[in-house]
Amino acid sequence: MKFTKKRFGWIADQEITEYQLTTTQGAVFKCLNYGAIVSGIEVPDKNGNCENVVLGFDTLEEYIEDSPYFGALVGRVAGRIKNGTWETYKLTQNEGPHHIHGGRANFSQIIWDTEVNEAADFIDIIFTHKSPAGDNGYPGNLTVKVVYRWTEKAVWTMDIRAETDATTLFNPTNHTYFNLSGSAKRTILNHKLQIASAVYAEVGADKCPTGRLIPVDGTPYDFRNSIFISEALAKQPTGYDTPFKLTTGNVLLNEPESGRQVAIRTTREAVVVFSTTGMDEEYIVMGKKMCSHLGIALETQELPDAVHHPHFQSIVLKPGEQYFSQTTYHFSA
Ligand code: G6D
Repeated sequence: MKFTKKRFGWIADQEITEYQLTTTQGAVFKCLNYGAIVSGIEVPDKNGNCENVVLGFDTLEEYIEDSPYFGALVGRVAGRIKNGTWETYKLTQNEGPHHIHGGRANFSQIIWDTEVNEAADFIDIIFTHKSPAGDNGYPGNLTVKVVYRWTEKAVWTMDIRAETDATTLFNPTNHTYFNLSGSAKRTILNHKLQIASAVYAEVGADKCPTGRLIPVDGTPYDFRNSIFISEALAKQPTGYDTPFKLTTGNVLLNEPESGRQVAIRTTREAVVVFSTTGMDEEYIVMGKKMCSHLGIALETQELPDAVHHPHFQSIVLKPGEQYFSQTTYHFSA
């Protein structure tokens, strides 16, 4: 394994660093201390060509100005909290009346403290952050530790740990958008998706869960058998911005043309699938204007807006508890 780092930019007088972890076979994982952003994953296709399979920008300025959370660690709480309310707390309302992705200057927009741990067959980048009580309205001084491990076998493991000194909420995710074609040369329409999920959480027009968990059977939300995303979208033309409750924690994305796949395994309750349908933005990603279906975000987390739906898994974190979750992404061709 090889570890290098380079300056990616500055925020005031603080240097932003890009870490690059490379296996002996040449598979690369890149991340930034800004937002704990995964800025690149280069893995071989069936012919051995290593190319980038996640959406990202070339410059720090673009991540700061325009990013739809490309590769970022999102929190304290991913997804929407309706009306930004929890008990007596008022959380930042940053999407109309709702709270989304932890509010402003959330985990995806801060500079994390980082350490590197090198071993023979893996390298860890260890990110830590102390979020003060009152951050975006959340109570509790929260200490968060996120470890990205890249192994010789091209497995990215994300471990998240947290502790608080007062009862608070915690439901982070990583917001990487995958495109396995390599350098986003094709869209995700020819990718196949499989999700071990028998029910999805219905969302309203405001994208907040209604509380109804609906069986996927006979609906466009049935990904229990691997299906082409184009086929799924033919039944669901408005796309997916959908929480799926997981049965076994397994999600599989593959692109037959390149032969690449990513097998995701998580301890989390759910995955939110965001298909980027209709995204038509001015910004340039890997040399292309951001367009519909250029990537797919697979956000492992607990079901969103759990604070308003007691039958969803609780995201309350109490003093004395040690939060731990793990998601692994295994790349192969
Ligand atoms: C999340 O669910 C949300 C989307 O609605 C949002 O637009 C995106 O992040 C940027 O996945």
